[in-house]
Parts: sequence; C-alpha cells; structure tokens
Amino acid sequence: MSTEVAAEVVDAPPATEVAEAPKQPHKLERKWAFWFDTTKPKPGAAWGSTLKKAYAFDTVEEFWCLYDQIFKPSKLVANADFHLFKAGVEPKWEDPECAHGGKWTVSASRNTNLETMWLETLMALIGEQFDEADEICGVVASARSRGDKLSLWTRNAANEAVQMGIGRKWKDIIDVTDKINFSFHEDAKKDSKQNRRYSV
Ligand code: MGP
Repeated sequence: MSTEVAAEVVDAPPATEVAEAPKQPHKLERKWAFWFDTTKPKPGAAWGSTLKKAYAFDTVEEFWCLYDQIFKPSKLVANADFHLFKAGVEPKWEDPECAHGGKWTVSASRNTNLETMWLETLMALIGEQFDEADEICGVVASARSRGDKLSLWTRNAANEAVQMGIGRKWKDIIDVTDKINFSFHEDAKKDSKQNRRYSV
C-alpha cells in the first residue's frame, strides 16, 4: 500500500460514525393535512358527517409514506373523496378560509389520468409551485359514477385575476389543454341561479 493510500485509509471516519450520522427529514414550507370521505352519510345525516381528517404532516418523507400507503386515487371507492388541505383549514364551505372561496374543477378518470393529475397537484402544492400559494386552500379528488374529478379550492373567489393565475398555472401542472371552469362556493351554498364562473 502506498503511503498516500494508507493516509486516506487512516483519515476515513470509522464505519459506525457514518452509519450513526443523524438523518434530517426534509421539512416542507408549511404543514398540510390529508382528509378522506369514503362513505355516504346515513340517510338524514348532515353533509360532512363522514368527512375525516387523516393525518397532518410537514415533511417530504411523511408525505410519500401517506401517499404510497393510502392516498392514491386507485384506492378511492365509489363516491369517495380524498383531500389535501393546508393544516388548519377544513375542506368545507363553512371553514372561514373557504367561505368566500371557490374551486377550479377538471374532469378526470381513475382509469386514465386522475392518478397523475392528483400526484402532480399534490407535489405542486407541497412544493409551493404556485405564485399565489397563499390563496389556495387545497385539492379534492372525487370518485363519481358520472365522472371522476379534481377540484382546486381557493380562498377569495371575487379576485378574478388571482383565480385566473391559479387556473392557468394548474392547467400547466396537470397538462390539461381543454377549458376548465371556476365556480363560487357562495353560489353552490345558496343553490343560486346566479352561477358565477371564470374559465381558462
Ligand atoms: P358538490 O361539491 O356540488 O358535488 O356537492 P359532489 O360532491 O360531486 O356531489 P355528489 O352529489 O356527487 O356528492 C354536492 C352537495 O353536497 C352540495 O349541493 C351540498 O348539498 C353538499 N356539500 C358539498 N360540499 C363541498 C359542502 C360543504 O362544504 N358544506 C356543506 N354544508 N355541504 C356541502
């Protein structure tokens, strides 16, 4: 063994030291929570009675674990929803962050594109890819017999410029070229004839 190689061997840290170096989880910019609504409410039960918060997390590692184990659209049963919302925001019109908001909706299918669109959206949200990130509440994947869909919930429906920015960016992220529509929660709440919308 040359003296140079011998010196390198002597300088190398002992194998146990390398193995014991603490692994830091990769922190996200903010905390998120997965929710699910996998059963139809019993007759007469209020909407939301079957909606459950699953887990709040703030690291990349926890995200992948939850996604891999549970929150894949292929695991969605008929009429069920999966949600990823900012921690502290409930996926309901009644939540103060959502009350004056609305949603962009895109049609999808569990057999083809829902899985990819859902994952791309999740990664864009936790990776803070939207310029208007503070204006977004979360995303919902819905399995429906009349057609699966994905909805991106935002907090201030009246601000058209912000909604248009979010809608355009989302289409890029999920690789959609067809027109998508935005609706106001306030109209849905009132079952209003006035159905205010934006399209992009
Ligand atoms: P929806 O969001 O218009 O469509 O909700 P969805 O879930 O695809 O419809 P479904 O019929 O296939 O389940 C449909 C209805 O659910 C609304 O008209 C409301 O009666 C009720 N609902 C939905 N959301 C998101 C809420 C909510 O946040 N709060 C309350 N109170 N009711 C809701």
